[in-house]
Amino acid sequence: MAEAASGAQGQPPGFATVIPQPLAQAPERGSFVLQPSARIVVHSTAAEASRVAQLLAQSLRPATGYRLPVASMRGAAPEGSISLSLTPSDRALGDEGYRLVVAPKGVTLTAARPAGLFYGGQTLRQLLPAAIEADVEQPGPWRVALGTIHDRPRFAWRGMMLDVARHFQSVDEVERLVDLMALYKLNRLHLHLSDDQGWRISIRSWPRLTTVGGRTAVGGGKGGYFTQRDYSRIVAYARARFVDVVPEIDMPGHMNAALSAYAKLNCNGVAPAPRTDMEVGYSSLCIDKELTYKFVDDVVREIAALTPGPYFHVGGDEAHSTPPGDYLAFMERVETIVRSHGKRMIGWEEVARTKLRRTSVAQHWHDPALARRAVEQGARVLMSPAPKVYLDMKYTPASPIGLTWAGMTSVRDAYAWDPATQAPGVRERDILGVEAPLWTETVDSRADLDYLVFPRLIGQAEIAWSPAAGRTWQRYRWRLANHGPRLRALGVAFHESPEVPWR
Ligand code: NGO
Repeated sequence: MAEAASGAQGQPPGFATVIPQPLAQAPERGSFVLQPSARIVVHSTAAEASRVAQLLAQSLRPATGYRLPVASMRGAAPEGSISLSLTPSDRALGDEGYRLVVAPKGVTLTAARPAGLFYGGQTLRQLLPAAIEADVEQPGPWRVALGTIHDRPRFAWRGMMLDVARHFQSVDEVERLVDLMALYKLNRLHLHLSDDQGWRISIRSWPRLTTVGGRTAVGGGKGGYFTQRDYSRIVAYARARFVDVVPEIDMPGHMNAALSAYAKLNCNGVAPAPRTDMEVGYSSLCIDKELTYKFVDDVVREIAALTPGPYFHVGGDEAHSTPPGDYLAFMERVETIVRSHGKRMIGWEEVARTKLRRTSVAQHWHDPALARRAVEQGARVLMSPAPKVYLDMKYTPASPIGLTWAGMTSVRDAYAWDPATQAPGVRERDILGVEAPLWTETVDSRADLDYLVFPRLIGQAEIAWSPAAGRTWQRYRWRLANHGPRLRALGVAFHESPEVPWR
């Protein structure tokens, strides 16, 4: 990319610079040097292990210019190799954990499951000089510091939400984001696929949702939508990188795009005008119409069929123009519909007002009392407290884009909090994980997205993966500073906040 880092000479990055911070590490003196003849050796017959090895090779080839052939092998790997082994019986590593040993004669990655090998590979990328991320050949040598890392995540759900409804993003842009998420071991991409200002996924049984409802965007931009093929492409791309796509159709509020596309969905049979402003809370599905449930069933069925992950997100936030009793009745039927298509329901915290099944999830964003209510019903909570994790908040009053309703969120604010002490009555074991939403009212380009998302998303990734003990802002800001050259090499136009001593 344009600002390719300036070669790989000098000291390799120390273990301390890895983000998210690994569970345990034992650095040693000296370094391993990746040679032009190096191989990536897979000690497993599992196809997924080879796929992970191929992805690792792909990420190391452009900058090194090495061939890095991937080979399956039984015996010892030749000297200088990077070898990957699956040890399914090694319970201590969990579903996503790994062990990485960097020795003078080779790099060894061990995991119980392929996801762990993938994450070990991401750690290895970060242990190579930042120039490894360049997409054209860079001068070596490619050194990696010696030592051992033993790692596994704190939370199972480490997510980002992308609002493609207020401003649409192309498949390529979404895939680029998936790559960046994966580098920091995030594993859930929640796509906010519909809102008042646009409907972004085609539904075969309701074609006008996209042909009419997909034409608009906030501020009057051109809109757009994913065909089912596009969506499936994103799902497959993400899945190969151990990221599950969680689709959201926001209901019963945030529905103007659909209501303006289909007059018959409205209680009065009249389609409202399309909207491109930033108001919320004015639209609602018609709770008493049977057609509403046919609509919801069709939409959930078509999207669920394209989604291998276990969750379907039903929104449920800010339904200010749905009477409270109607809201309860509606959500209970929706939960049944979601289950009938084999998915678990997740909704914004307002769904905790209804009777929740224990398998459902409430996403906390604003009112801790609602998060607690979900927990009291035996459901689990996904933590997205707006003042800490909303990526659409401004950093400071000087930020050119972003909203301010939840305050300003500096890089430090976004990092210095802990999910388990955020909402009274919501303890560690009630928490499924952490997710950082990017609402896109003010996001009009890739540069806008990069500015708001980076570096704050990286801090959220650490909060979701690393133990709370041992994390401090003072150390983090120094560790994050080392990611500046890496992000530049990746072409990420991150916010170079003065809080961080960027390199
Ligand atoms: C709120 C609202 C969204 C806005 C967002 C902006 C939730 C869950 N609903 O969060 O519609 O886009 O704030 O920050």
